[in-house]
Amino acid sequence: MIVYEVFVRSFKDGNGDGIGDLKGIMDSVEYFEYLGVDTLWLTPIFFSPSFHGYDVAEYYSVNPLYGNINDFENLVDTLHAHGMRLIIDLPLNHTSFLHRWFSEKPDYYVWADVNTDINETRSWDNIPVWHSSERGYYRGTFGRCFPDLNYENPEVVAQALDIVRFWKEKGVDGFRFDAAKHIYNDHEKNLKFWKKIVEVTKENLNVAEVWDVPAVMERYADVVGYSFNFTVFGALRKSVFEKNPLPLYEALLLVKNSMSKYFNFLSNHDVTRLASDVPGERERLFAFGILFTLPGIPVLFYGDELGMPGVYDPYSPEDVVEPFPWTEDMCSGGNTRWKSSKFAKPYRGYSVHYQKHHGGFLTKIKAWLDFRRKQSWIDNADLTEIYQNRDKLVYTISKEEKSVKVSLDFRTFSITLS
Ligand code: ACG
Repeated sequence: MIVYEVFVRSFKDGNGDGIGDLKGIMDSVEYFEYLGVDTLWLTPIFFSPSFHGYDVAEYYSVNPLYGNINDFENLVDTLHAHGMRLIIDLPLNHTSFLHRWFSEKPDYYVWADVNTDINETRSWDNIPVWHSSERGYYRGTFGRCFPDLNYENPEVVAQALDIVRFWKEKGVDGFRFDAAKHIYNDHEKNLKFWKKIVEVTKENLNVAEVWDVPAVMERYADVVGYSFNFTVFGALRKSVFEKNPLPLYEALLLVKNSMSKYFNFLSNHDVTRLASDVPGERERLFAFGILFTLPGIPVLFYGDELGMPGVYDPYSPEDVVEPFPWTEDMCSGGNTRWKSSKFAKPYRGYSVHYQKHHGGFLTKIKAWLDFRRKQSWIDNADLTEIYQNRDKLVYTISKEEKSVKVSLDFRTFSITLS
């Protein structure tokens, strides 16, 4: 299985309003087949006031900019007819402050009481989590406009179950559970909650977004199905950037016994794109070679196959989710135009059209995509015999009678399979 992350607003405009939409994604099946990806992960498609959609204002409808529920059903049918699967991103930890629940159902949210320290900040970046309002202070881990839902209230749990049931009935093959560790301030309670949720989604392909240490990520994977591999992500990027196998070696030792529980990735919409950290094509291809030889499920972030750059800035997070360049002019051929491109600029050779005709990065990374598509046994393979010596890192991937030794040279950025 190979997953492709699509930032819906930026990917492809199917109705000529300059904004990416479900029809555009449906019209791109040929491209997905060219890449050889078989599973799409769509960032949130629901009605929302923000460009990213992680603050949902209505869970039962598609953002009208992206289409409607019929478009969604058509997309599901089309993907299924082509043997592809669809995972949708579901932010359940919080809603938008514009969701009608926030004004009509205050007990659906978390309010401060006399014992609350309203100066509390997030553990990782010291941003305040309590926000004042006419009714008192409410909790919003991701900001004032993102009030946290109160899952101590059984009605809220019932609502979450209904939302999941609804989209499962619409034919989704799985969910990406956003901010999965934040539902309660307690991993044990979270795990119980996700257990209930996945009982509804039986047989689906679900993945938890838990940005944490391996011991924590793995517990969520055990309940939900998979977790994103943030440990390998950070280490792989560091190793390639520093030309030093040590960070990756150490990370692999930490997660080696549970690789098949992970979705592995090199970039996503929350971080600087790979091409901005690793501009050299050879180095970048090397990074993809590692991604596609590791057990677990590889995830490709839209545009990374073209070497799209983009530097993550928390005050301008749209810089890493810029319009996908279909054509060099970046205004025809389904290009989205909701923002101008600060990084992947027109006529610089980033487009699909140009790269297909001029042997760009896209055609080079295809070899790795083809390799992995044909070797899908690696998804559940074991990772053994990991060793590192100066610039070299070697690991063996094996399953039953199949086995491949992967030798990485961080000085020459070459990979040998034997
Ligand atoms: C998700 C989405 C993200 C989205 C939201 C909110 C959540 O992917 O796009 O933002 O709906 C935290 C959360 C994640 C969250 C990210 C952005 N991602 O846990 O759920 O923030 C530490 C913390 C992590 C933290 C991370 C952020 O522990 O919890 O993630 O920092 O940098 C080692 C450590 C690990 C540590 C890392 C990094 O790996 O083991 O613990 O992680 O180092 O230091 C959306 C939009 C945004 C908008 C936001 C409000 O996309 O643009 O700003 O909404």
